[in-house]
Amino acid sequence: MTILVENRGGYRVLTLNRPERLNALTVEMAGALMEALDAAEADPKCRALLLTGAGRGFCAGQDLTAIANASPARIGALLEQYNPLIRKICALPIPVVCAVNGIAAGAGANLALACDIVLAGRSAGFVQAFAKIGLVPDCGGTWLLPRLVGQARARALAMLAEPLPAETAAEWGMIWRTVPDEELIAEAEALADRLAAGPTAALGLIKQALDQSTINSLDGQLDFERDLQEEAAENADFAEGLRAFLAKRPPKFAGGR
Ligand code: LHQ
Repeated sequence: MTILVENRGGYRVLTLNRPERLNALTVEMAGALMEALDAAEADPKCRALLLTGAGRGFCAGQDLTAIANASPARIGALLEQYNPLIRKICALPIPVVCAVNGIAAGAGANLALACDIVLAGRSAGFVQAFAKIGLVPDCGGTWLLPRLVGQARARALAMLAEPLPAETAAEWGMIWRTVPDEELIAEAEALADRLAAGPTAALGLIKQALDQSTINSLDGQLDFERDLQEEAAENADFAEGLRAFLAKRPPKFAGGR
C-alpha cells in the first residue's frame, strides 16, 4: 500500500509509503492519496489530518524512473493527477498538519507546503529540485513560495534548486517550526490531536479566510470576515466556547461542521 491510513479517533494519519524511493510519487500513489483525502472529508468524525512519510525521507517528488520516456504531453497530463491533491488539501474543511520527517523534494516539497501547519525534523530539508532536471516548480510551488518567503527567496530557491535546511525554512517563515527528529511524530500527533478537539467549523472557515485574503482587497476581506464570522457564530461550538469562557472551564467542542 503506497498510502497508509490510520484512524486515531479524532484525526487520521496518512503516511506516504514507498520508503525505498524516498516516497517518490507515482500516479497510483496520487490516486490512493486522493481517495484517503476524500474519505477523511466525508467522515464527520475526522476533524484533522496528519501527513507524513515512511522511512528517512518525506517525499522525493515525482518518481523520475516512471517518466524516463514520457512525452512532454504526458508530463503535463501527469499534473492533472497531482493538481487535484493540492486543491483538495487547501480546500479541506479540516486542518492538515504535515510532519516533514526527511527530505522534501520537487512536488514533495510543495505537497508539504500546501498543508496548514508544517512541522519538520531538524535534519529535514526542502529542495525545489525541478530546475536541476530542466523543469519548473509545480504542485503550487510558484504560488506558495513567494507568498511564504517573498519573491527574492522564492526565485533563488526555484532557480538554484539547492536544499534548504528545515531550520532555515522555519526562520524564513516557510514552515511553522522544527523539532528534534526523535520528537517529530509525537509533536505532530499532539498537534493533530489538539486541532481535532478544536472548533472544527471555525478552523475550516479560518482556512477559507486566509486563502481568500490572497485575492481580496482589505475592503473585500472585511466583508468576507463578517460573513464567515456569522457562519461561525451559528455553530454550536461558538456557544460552547462562550459558555466555557464564562464558567472558567476548558471548552468541549463537538466539532460539527
Ligand atoms: C528516486 C527519486 C525520485 C525515483 C530518490 N524518483 N527515485 C515532474 C514531472 C511530471 C509531473 C509531475 O511533477 C513533477 C514534479 C517533480 O517532482 S520533478 C522533481 C522530482 N524530484 C527530484 O528531482 C528529486 C530527485 N532526488 C534527489 O535529488 C535525491 O534523491 C534527494 C535530494 C531527494 C535525496 O538524496 P539522497 O538522500 O542522497 O538519497 P538518494 O538520492 O540516494 O535516494 C535514495 C533512493 O531513492 C535512490 O535509489 P537507489 O536505488 O539508488 O537506492 C534514488 O534513486 C531514489 N530516488 N528520488 N524522484
